[in-house]
Amino acid sequence: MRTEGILTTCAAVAAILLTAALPGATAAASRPPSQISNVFGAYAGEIREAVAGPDGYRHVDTEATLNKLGELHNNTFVYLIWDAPSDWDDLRTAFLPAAQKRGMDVWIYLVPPTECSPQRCSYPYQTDYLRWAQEIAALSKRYPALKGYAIDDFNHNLNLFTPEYVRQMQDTSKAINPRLVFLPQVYNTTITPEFVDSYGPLIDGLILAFRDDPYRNTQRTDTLRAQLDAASAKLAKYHKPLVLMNYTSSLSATPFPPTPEYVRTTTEVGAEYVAAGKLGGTLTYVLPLNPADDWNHDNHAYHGVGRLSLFVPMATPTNAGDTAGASQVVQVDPNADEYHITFRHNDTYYSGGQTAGYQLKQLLVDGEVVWETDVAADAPGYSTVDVDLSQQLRGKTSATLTFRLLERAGVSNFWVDVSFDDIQATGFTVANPGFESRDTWELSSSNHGLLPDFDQYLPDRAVQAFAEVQRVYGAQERGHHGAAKGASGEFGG
Ligand SMILES: [Ca+2]
Ligand SMILES: [Ca+2]
Repeated sequence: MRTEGILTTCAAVAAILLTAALPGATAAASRPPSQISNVFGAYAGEIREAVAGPDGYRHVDTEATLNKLGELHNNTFVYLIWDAPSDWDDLRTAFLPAAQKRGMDVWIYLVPPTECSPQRCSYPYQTDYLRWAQEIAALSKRYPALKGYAIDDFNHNLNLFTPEYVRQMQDTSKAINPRLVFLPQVYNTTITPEFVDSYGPLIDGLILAFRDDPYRNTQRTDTLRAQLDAASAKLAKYHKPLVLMNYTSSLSATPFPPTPEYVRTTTEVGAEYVAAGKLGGTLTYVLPLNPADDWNHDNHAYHGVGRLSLFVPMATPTNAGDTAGASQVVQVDPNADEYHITFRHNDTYYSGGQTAGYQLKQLLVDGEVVWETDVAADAPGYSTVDVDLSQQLRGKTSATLTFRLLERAGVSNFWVDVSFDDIQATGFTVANPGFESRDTWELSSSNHGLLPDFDQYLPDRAVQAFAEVQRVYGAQERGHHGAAKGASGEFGG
């Protein structure tokens, strides 16, 4: 009943705005709700106590986490309830009161049924999201710093999260606290006009986890602006803001975690869009506040810290004949006694079915295949190959060397990460033979779904990623304070 009353009031306000339909009024009406604007936030990555408590759980270290978030210039922390069954109590009794005291906003992040097992779920209410809506709203009345909540991988769980169920969630929470916002987290391919028409009127905003979909990776950023523009344009129909979530640590089934440059670019674009009012906020995805928590962060090189990585992402269709590789023109001694190449290769893959006959590792000299092997044909780990190139190189002064991945047959869902490293040449000279930098080699691919790249292991990657976000968030905080000060005459009192 109370909700209906609120809706009626909103409709009345909208009617007044429509009768006074001036360009200024339209712009004001389409502005996102104030709860979802200027959000420069971090999702998860909290610091936990080093030792488990008497209950056996590693509790959230509130002070350490809030100190680090303060250094980051973070204004909203998105608190994940999943890692330990004590997370909800840690939030209620310690983290939320302390965050509020520091002036930091908090959103709660729940996992959907697809991420629940008997061992791990959002405890204590698990997949009863109506109960969650009620409990979170009640908590937000006690602690106004609690502004909203979100559900992960919402689009993979639409059999539960029907529009009717979401309506019930919203009715439940807004009857208790009308200002509490709910934002499902989705991926780019989900944000169709049909999805937006079904859920746009019900939700308060949407979190887009950017991963260059449909080419699931954290290496390319050139599609970010277009995806943000398209998604926010669709949501604008319902005056609902979009929030970016950018990967700042490893996404599963990808070759390596986001580089500091990737973190810098995606955070800068997010901040730029927030400042321009085109996004409600930007959130880091699991920026490890404790660098020791930087998961899936290993040196994948055979030697040194660099390797060539040729990657086909999960659920990415390819065509027969597609290739991705790295080439360079090498200097050949035309009078050498012998011509040999030695190198190391490796691959990690998952196909879920038949594995042979699809993806091949190859070496080419002047366009001629001189060595190849199927990714399914060799033992796990790096292998060493020695190829006699006398026939190809004798009498030449230069030649083009190419290491590549060939799609012998097209795949629909067969992610693979191929490595090449540690080249040793006899009779010719290879520059940057250990892929220890991005120099000399020219990367190419015939299809956007194949990603050739240099994987450079950085022991302090998490520290560098933190510094990149800190710089961007710090700059916006200074700008925001400056703007607020400048505007104080206009809005004073
Ligand atoms: Ca293999
Ligand atoms: Ca190397």
